[in-house]
Amino acid sequence: MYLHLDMDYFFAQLEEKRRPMSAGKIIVVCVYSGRTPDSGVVSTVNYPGRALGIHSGMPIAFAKKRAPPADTIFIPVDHEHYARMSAQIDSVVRGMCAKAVQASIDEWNVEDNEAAKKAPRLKDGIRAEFGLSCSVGVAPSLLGAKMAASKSKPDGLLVLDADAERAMIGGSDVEKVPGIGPKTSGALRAMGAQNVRDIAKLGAVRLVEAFGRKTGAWLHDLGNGRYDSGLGEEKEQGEVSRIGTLKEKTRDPYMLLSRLEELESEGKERLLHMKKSYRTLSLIFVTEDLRTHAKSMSFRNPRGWNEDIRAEKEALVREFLAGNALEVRRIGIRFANFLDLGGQTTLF
Ligand code: TTP
Ligand code: MG
Ligand code: MG
Repeated sequence: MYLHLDMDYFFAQLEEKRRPMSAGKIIVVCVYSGRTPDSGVVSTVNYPGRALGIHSGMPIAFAKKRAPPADTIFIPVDHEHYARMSAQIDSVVRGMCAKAVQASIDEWNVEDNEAAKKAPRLKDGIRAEFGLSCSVGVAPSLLGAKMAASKSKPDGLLVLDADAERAMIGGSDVEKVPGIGPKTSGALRAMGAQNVRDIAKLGAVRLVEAFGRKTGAWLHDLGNGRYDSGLGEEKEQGEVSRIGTLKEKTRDPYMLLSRLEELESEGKERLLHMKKSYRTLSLIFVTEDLRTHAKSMSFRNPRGWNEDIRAEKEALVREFLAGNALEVRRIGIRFANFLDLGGQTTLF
């Protein structure tokens, strides 16, 4: 049996916890980009805020329009705090489940014959230790466990046997399945499949034609109620990069580094979302002659989205300036050589 645990409205719940005065308020955790006071996106929001339609990824300015100012607190993300708490939760989960793998900052996957018995104990343990709520799903496949956990949110626990799992996944809309992104679900709908069961009717040949061998085969299994071949990934980009123009041409390391801040946090948001860590960091410099240069460094141990790279960026900027005499017009950052955090690694 598989168990999937996901913390409820994680960053916002942590902020609630350390601000007892915030009880009853809407808490919107924000990634401010700094361009204007309201530039940036919502990282996450607690349930009262979700009831008003505020959600992760929404521009902060939109959230402000929906939230009554007197009842709402906007808080900038504090990755260090969340990462610290995540590591503490990790040790509680590992303490109870030998084969636990941390899959993202607030998620764990466990393979365990005793999963159904351990699930309520895990919830109680996390509640007792940190006062935090989470949702847990247990099912014969990891996919079923994941979907059961999200279905039971918040503070939920849902244990499925094979029949219940097939009923839940088979009846689910295609876009609700982790691993089916907006492109794939759009295509499936256009081919006439609304829910997972409908996919079976499309047949293996059409699926492979439309989605390629790997994804097509995975979808075929999925439609036919076979979930054991892992979590099937959508074809993903092998890198994340962000590039931006400087206010003016410059060789000032401080100006270059400060322009990189926003680009870096946008890129890292993306990494967090994709649940990837990276082994190669590059800075990209477009000089006044419009040529593009890159300076890279690779790490033996993959870096998570929440790891500080100030020293590395400085070293790369210095290396570039030492080897090139031109002014820089555009600068960028690239994270590449990914490792999937759903695998045998942890974030920390
Ligand atoms: P999620 O587990 O996806 O969301 P959540 O814990 O806030 O809410 P839920 O109860 O539905 O699980 O993501 C974990 C944290 O990752 C989340 O608290 C904030 C961060 N995050 C972002 O910063 N941007 C995003 O787009 C998403 C989805 C999450
Ligand atoms: Mg969560
Ligand atoms: Mg999560």
